[in-house]
Amino acid sequence: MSDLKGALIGCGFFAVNQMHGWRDAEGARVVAICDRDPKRLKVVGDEFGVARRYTSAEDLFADGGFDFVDIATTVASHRPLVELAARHGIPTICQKPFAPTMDDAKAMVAACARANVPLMIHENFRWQSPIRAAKAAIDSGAIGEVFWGRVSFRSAYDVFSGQPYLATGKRFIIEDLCIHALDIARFLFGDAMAVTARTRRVNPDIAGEDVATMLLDHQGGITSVVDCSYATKLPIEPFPETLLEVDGSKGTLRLSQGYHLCIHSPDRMEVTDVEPRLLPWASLPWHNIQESVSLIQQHWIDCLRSGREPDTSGRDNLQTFALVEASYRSAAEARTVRLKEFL
Ligand code: NAD
Ligand code: 89Y
Repeated sequence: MSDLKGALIGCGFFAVNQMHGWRDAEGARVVAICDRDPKRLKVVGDEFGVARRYTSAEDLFADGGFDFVDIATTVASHRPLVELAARHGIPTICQKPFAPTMDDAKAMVAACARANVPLMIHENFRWQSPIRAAKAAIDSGAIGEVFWGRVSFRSAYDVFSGQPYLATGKRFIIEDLCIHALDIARFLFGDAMAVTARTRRVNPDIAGEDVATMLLDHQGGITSVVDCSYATKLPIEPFPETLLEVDGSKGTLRLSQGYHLCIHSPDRMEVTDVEPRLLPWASLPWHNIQESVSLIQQHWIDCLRSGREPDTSGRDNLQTFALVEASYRSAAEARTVRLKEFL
């Protein structure tokens, strides 16, 4: 079977990981790239040997010659680019956060559905191998019926040096980072019905919130806490590890710093090292995220080939994005917000 041909739009900070992922992927390769900044176009085009280069997405689509597009730009351009892809009938991957607003996200899902093209949100954290190991253990029944969980990401890593725009937006940690933790909570504990959130800004040099705590009521009756911070100075910096605590009727699961997965029940006490592979192009401490990029991109190829809906399709990701919107509303209005207000 011949390789699927991809085009990538947005050759910035994170897209380099995506380009490495496509280079390693089985069954796909990137044949064209686009960035409105000619300097980024040259850096990425030269590093990955891509000859077809565009500074305009309209020109890229007009020339065509690819089977899917990978949109790796920041949020403001997601809706126009996804709608452009839909108009050209091109299956589309779009980076998180889905869109600036819930109305935009819904319009993007509708545009792709009308054009009958698959849409996947690049929501990669649930593809991290430690998270998948935890999910497999929960699904095996090792700790019995889950009744409570915590998804935690606390760090003081300087994310602003690589991604300066994160310091300037009115919204920061919920939209940028908690979005992943909220998606992991859905992945492990099921869809949520309501959220109660509190936020605060500790770092005086940024515009948005850098600490957020969310209490989620899941449809199946599980309660979870999702807490994220970029203002937490720990003795050993854990970036970018997501830690888990899950309590079940038979025992407990803990994913603790250093990628230790501990499963405890009356008949089992097991600690496993679930540190992700260090791919040849990856670098610490990002290797966890970088491996998940490769895995989600391979998932996309498998889904396109088999006609299956991707796990983090646009339709699915509306639930995660609704949690983001509901968390901001909950924090602003100091009340519990039902997701029905957004879905
Ligand atoms: P960036 O600013 O470094 O790169 C974005 C690039 O897109 C820039 O080079 C810009 O010139 C280009 N661009 C913007 N609009 C364009 C348009 N309309 N047409 C062509 N090019 C355009 O940003 P980044 O840090 O690489 O982040 C990109 C996205 O990736 C963001 O949405 C961010 O949240 C996400 N991200 C995801 C992860 C993850 O783990 N999933 C990690 C980091 C960043
Ligand atoms: O942009 C963010 C993401 O998606 O993962 C980590 C990050 O790069 C900084 O918070």
